[in-house]
Amino acid sequence: MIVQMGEKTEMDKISNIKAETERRRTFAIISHPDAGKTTITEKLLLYGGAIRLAGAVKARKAGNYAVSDWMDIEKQRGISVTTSVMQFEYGGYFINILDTPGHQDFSEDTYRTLMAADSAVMLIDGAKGVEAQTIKLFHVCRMRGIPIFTFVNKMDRASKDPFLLMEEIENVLGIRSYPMNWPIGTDGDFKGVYNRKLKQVELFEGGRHGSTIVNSIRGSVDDPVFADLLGSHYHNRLREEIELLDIAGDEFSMKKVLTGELTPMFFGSAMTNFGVQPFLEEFLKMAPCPGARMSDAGEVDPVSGNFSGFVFKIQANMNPTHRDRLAFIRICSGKFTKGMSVYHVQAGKEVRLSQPQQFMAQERAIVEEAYPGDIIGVFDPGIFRIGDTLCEGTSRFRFEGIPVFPAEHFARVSPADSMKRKQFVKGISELSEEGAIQVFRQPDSGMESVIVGAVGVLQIEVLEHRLRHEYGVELRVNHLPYRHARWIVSEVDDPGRLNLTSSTMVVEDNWGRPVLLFENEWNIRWAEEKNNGLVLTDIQGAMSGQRA
Ligand SMILES: Nc1nc2c(ncn2[C@@H]2O[C@H](COP(=O)(O)OP(=O)(O)OP(=O)(O)O)[C@@H](O)[C@H]2O)c(=O)[nH]1
Ligand SMILES: [Mg+2]
Repeated sequence: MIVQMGEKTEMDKISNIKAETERRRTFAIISHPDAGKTTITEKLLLYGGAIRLAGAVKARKAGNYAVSDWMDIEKQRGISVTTSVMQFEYGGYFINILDTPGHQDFSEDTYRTLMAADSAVMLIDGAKGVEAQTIKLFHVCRMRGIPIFTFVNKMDRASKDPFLLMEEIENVLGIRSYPMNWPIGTDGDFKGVYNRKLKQVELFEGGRHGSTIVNSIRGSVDDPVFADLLGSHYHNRLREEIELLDIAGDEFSMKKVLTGELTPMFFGSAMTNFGVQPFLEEFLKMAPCPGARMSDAGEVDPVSGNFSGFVFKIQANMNPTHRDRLAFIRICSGKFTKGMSVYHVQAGKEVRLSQPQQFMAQERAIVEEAYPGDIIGVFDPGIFRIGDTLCEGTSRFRFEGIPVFPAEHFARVSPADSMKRKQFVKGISELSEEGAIQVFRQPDSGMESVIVGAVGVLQIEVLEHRLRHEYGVELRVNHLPYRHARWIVSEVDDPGRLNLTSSTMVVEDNWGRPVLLFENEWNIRWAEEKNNGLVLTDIQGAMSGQRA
């Protein structure tokens, strides 16, 4: 067969994209607050050789911060308020890891992040089991149909019986689990794990309290050396439990894992590093590489076509020394090369993606090229919105929008010092474009004060903090009693003339669309009953990725 030169390079290009896509693993870590997401993220970086010494999370108060919790407020409180993205390589795989915040006030950020991930790692605190926020996040993963892996963390402490944990996962989350390994020592005496596939015991030691990689010894469970090492109590118990698991447990099915019907389960301790590496290695083998994504023009194949991607997060002022704004793009297809121009579908024009970067702990590195599954940050001069699609060449499709959650907390905010008006306006508009808050305005009012809406109250605190530190503006915050925002979708000439209860407020969103703020359901019903033909919705414009 004679292959034309042009065709050959095209074929090479495609096979290169294919190989790079296949080694990509892009996943989010989710859980209830404090289960150890940031800690395990840091440990994965340690094993990936991306950092040399870990152990920052618990030492936060001493000023030694976890690599992925960069924001001031996160350092002070020891919680994550926004998702961090990090890349590293391990055993030939190229990993994009998304460390999400657990606190429910920031769950919008987590939900958006899940749109960018191909699988999720659900952390469970071994002593606490399945907690409230984990349940919510689990259901979002389910809706997206992505595979979910379970890591039972904090096994260095006394934990619930692993069989009961399996039962809890099944009863509370409605998913069957398949333990890939089994813990040895669950009463604060965690020694190691039993690998079911290899029928091997792996015992850990050292690791300097988790700051460095741990040593381990591995061998067959039948090897008398292990019977000796473990002592008959642990050894017998392990054999009994494994037997029970083999008889009573589910069969492993990769197909069920990929469709989200079965969750592979691992045990370990992110703090001491015990069980972190066995998890990482198995997980990377099982987790899917980037697949086709849905758009309004049908499925977009990651390998064959041009570059495409979407913005799932915007973040200003990530680093006080770089006061800039980044748009985070999840690449869905084709190859990204530095300096390339792409079509920004929602804005209807070509844009050059400048200063493309990837993230490694606190450092950023300029990306020369990137592939499907990769998450890159590009400099955003204020043109991108969450949900925007970028395409190369003549493609003109849009990826599915990203849901925006209706705000449930509202406050009127204004600058304490009226001389700071300009910085106030800048800060408010930038942070609303980031999706950190929603902004409403009373018709005909200026920008001296605005009404901000948030899904959780803590978001308003973060707003105050960030305006003070990033824009030098002290805020005056007046919390309002409203709990619901409803967009008017029917044709209404003058919303000010609607028949509403005295506690209902008429405002406009960022796009000038009329919105009603209500204190309770009763007031919503009043508005609907007293105004013939009035149609309200709580998710109008709530799909980002569209322009008014
Ligand atoms: N004993 C024990 N403590 C752990 C382990 N992993 C994490 N921790 C501790 O649990 C606390 C919370 O850890 P983080 O990693 O910040 O938890 P997170 O899930 O990222 O929390 P949010 O991001 O705020 O939701 C810290 O004090 C950690 O040191 C573990 O394996 N064992
Ligand atoms: Mg965290």
